[in-house]
Amino acid sequence: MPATRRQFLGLTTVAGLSLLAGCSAKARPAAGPPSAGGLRLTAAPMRLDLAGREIPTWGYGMVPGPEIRLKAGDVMRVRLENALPEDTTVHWHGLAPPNGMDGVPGVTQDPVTPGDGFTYEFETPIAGSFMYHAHVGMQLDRGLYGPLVVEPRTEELSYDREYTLMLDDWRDGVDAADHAGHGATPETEEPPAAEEVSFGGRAYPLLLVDGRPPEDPRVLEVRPGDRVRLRVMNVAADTGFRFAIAGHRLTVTHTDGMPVESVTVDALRLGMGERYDVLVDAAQSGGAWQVGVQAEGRRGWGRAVLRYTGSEATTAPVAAERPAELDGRLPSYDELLSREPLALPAGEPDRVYDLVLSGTQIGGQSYPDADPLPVAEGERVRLTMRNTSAKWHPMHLHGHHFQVLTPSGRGPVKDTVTVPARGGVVTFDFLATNPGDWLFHCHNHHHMEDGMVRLVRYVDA
Ligand SMILES: [Cu+2]
Repeated sequence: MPATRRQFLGLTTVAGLSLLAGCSAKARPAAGPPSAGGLRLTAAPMRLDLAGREIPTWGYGMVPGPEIRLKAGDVMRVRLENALPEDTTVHWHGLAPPNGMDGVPGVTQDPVTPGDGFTYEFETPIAGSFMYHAHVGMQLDRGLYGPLVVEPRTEELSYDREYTLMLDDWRDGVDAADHAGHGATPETEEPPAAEEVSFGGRAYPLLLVDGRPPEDPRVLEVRPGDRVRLRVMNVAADTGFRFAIAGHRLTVTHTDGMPVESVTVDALRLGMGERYDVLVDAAQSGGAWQVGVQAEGRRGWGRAVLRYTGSEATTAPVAAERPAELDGRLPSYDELLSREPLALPAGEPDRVYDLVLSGTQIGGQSYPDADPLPVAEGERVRLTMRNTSAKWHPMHLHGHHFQVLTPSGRGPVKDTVTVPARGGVVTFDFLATNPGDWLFHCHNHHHMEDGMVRLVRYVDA
């Protein structure tokens, strides 16, 4: 979603909550109006226009769903109405709400049955780039997701305009054979080649950027000299992405919404559930530049277009044009330095878990036949993941932010961290300050459905 304030259409503010809709260059279906005292999200069957072809899917009125934008310290109040033929819930990915608002059916709340509703209401004290999505079965694999931005009370970064880009793999209503040339892959999971970065292996005929296929790309307007903030989010079920912009570099300012010292790179790699905020200097004199999105470890291609205003005569890049920057320098977790490290107590952690990720098991167990991981309030908890499988796993902890342990001692604060395949090890620490049962899981939704989930359970010390 764009952009500068003046570009916001359909802005409604009720009780500190803004609903921003209809901002794309091309008209989209409007979201439902906010209900009294907040926003209403109606999960319902809908049709999505994919480059002129209407396909059936499920969504919140548009894909991605309406942007939710509020300020740190606001109370978010969202009424979910379920117009689907099955149960649903909404999870607020990256936020740390009270347990009952986390949206995990059977763990934090009863599922919302068809025709019923549920009101999510909680304070959002921490600024950042987040996402919301359904958390029942494979519903997220359809269009049931959207961006959620919490702005700081005082913005420290300076930039001229802002866009949010949600990257997704798509198969709803699309015949794989129709798009064989664009990246169809076998339905079965083939073991990836040893040197390959692979996050999944299912068939996804399309990659969408903000709900749009390469043939009908989102256009990001800039003026020469602008500094542009991009919030790039991977909401895919089964696909890790490489992201780059032809002719432009990316200055990383935030990972998973949390600030880091600026690092300038050529490209990003995003596991499912990960987000990066970057600043881009529009230093070219004009033209239209490819924003390229490539699937890691499989065929698949998506794109948007960065166009300099006044360059209307310039031909947009052809759909398949691949920015050379995709092969350039990526940021590593080790070089990212948190600007706001967690207030972890000094000394050794109070509790340590060492978990092997093998196949789609965590510590040799498959949920729901898996032991909870006990923690007690106030503890500093350390979790190490050793990945012996051939897939890269983006591991997500609900309800908390954690700090990735890196040689600098000031690793990035995140909520989703990718553990490389074939011996990759990642350790993070978190402070147990949010009582309840919390999901800790792989954000490959097929792996999650296969049981790659454990519960972090608060117990008495
Ligand atoms: Cu996984």
